[in-house]
Amino acid sequence: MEIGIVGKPNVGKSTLFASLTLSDVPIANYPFTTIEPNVGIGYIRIDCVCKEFNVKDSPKNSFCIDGNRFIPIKLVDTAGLVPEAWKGRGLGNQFLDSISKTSVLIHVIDLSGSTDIEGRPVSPGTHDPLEDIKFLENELDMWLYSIIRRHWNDIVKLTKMRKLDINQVIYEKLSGVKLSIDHIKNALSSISEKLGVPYNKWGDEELIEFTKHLRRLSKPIVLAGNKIDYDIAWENYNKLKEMGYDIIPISALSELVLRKLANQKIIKYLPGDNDFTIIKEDKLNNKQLRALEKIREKIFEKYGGTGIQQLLNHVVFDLLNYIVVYPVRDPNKLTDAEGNILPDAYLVPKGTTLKDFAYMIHTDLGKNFLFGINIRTKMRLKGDYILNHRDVVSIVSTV
Ligand SMILES: Nc1nc2c(ncn2[C@@H]2O[C@H](COP(=O)(O)OP(=O)(O)OP(=O)(O)O)[C@@H](O)[C@H]2O)c(=O)[nH]1
Ligand SMILES: [Mg+2]
Repeated sequence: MEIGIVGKPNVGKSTLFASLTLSDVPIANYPFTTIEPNVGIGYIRIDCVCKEFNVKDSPKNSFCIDGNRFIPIKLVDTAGLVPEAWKGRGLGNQFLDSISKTSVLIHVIDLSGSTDIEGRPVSPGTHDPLEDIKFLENELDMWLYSIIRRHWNDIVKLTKMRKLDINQVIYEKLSGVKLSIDHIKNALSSISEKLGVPYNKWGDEELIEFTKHLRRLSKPIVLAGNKIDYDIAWENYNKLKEMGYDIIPISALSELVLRKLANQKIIKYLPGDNDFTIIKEDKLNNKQLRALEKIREKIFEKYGGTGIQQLLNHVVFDLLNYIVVYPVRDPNKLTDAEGNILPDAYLVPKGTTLKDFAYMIHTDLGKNFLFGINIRTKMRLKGDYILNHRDVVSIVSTV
C-alpha cells in the first residue's frame, strides 16, 4: 500500500513529505523543485494496547512512545502537476508514472492562495484553491481516460472473440495502473446500469463517465489544505468544507519545525499532539521563540494542531479502511519467539479474517493454521473470525 502526495507545483508537497518522514528533501519557493519522486516512510499513530495490558513493550516493526504506537506506511512525494500534464506537459509523465502504484492520494492545496495555477508565487488571497481541486481531478481523469481509450477497442474485441470476462480483460490490459478487479467490476456495472447502455456500445462520453467513476474508486483523494498559518486560510478552509470537500487543514512547515526541534529534544512534541512544551529554552534564539509562539497561536489555538498526523490517520483508517492488529506468539507473556513484548502491529484491511491474517504473517502459518486466541478474552477463535481494530491475537498452528 502506497500513499501519493500530489498537487500543483510549490504548494508544500515536499514539506509535507519531509515532516512526515523527517527525510532531507529539497524544498524551495519556486515551481518544480521536485523532479524525481521521493519515496519514504511515514507513521500512523494509535493508542497502543500496551497501556491496557500494563506491559512495557518492545516493538520491532513499529515504535511506541508514551503509550502511542507509530506504524509505518509508504509515501511518495511527486513532481508538481500543471494543467494538461496528462498530455505530457511539464513533468506530467514522471508524475503519472509515480502515482500508478498508489492506492490513495493526498492532494496538497495552498489555502493561503499565494500561488497561481502553475505554482508561481502571487500575493496571498489572490488565487482560489477551488480551481486547483477541479484541475487536479480533471488531470487524473483525463490521464486514466487516455490510457483506457487507447486500449478500449482491443478490450471489447478480445472479450467478444475469446468469450472472456470483460473485467479480467480490462484488469490485464491496464495492469500498469494497478487497478483492482473489484473497482473495475463496480465501475463497469454501475455505469452500464446508470446509462442503460452495455459496454460494447459505449462511445467516448460513456467511456469518460466510466473512467471518472473508476478513478474515484481506485485513486480516492483527500485534500490537505496547507499553509493554515496564513489568516486568509481560515476563510478558504471553511468555504471548501461547507462545499462538502473531504479536507484536513494543515501546516506542513510548522510540523517540520516542531518535529526537528523535538528530534533534538529542545521541545517535547509528538506528531498528533494538540500542544508542545519547550524543554530547553536556552537552545532557541529569539526568532525561533517567536516562530514557536506564532505556531501556538495561529495553529494550535485555532485549529487544535498542525493536522499532519490527523491527515495520515484519516487516509489510512477512514479512506483505505485499515485496522491495526497485534499478533503475539505467547498468549500469556504477549511475546514473539525472541521474547519481544507486543513486537508487531500490522495494518490490515477491515474485514480481514484470522486465517487471512495468518497467511499475511507467513504462508506456513496460514497453511498449518489450527485456531487463534483472543488475548483480551482468552477465547478461542476460528479461522473465519473477522478481526477488529486493536485486536491482540495468538495463532496456533501444527508447526
Ligand atoms: N507559510 C507556509 N509555507 C509553507 C508551508 N508548507 C510549505 N511552505 C513553503 O512553500 C514553498 C514550497 O514548498 P515545497 O515543499 O518545495 O513545495 P512542493 O509542492 O514540493 O513544490 P514542487 O516540488 O516545486 O512541486 C516553500 O517555500 C515552503 O517553505 C506552510 O505550512 N506554511
Ligand atoms: Mg516538491
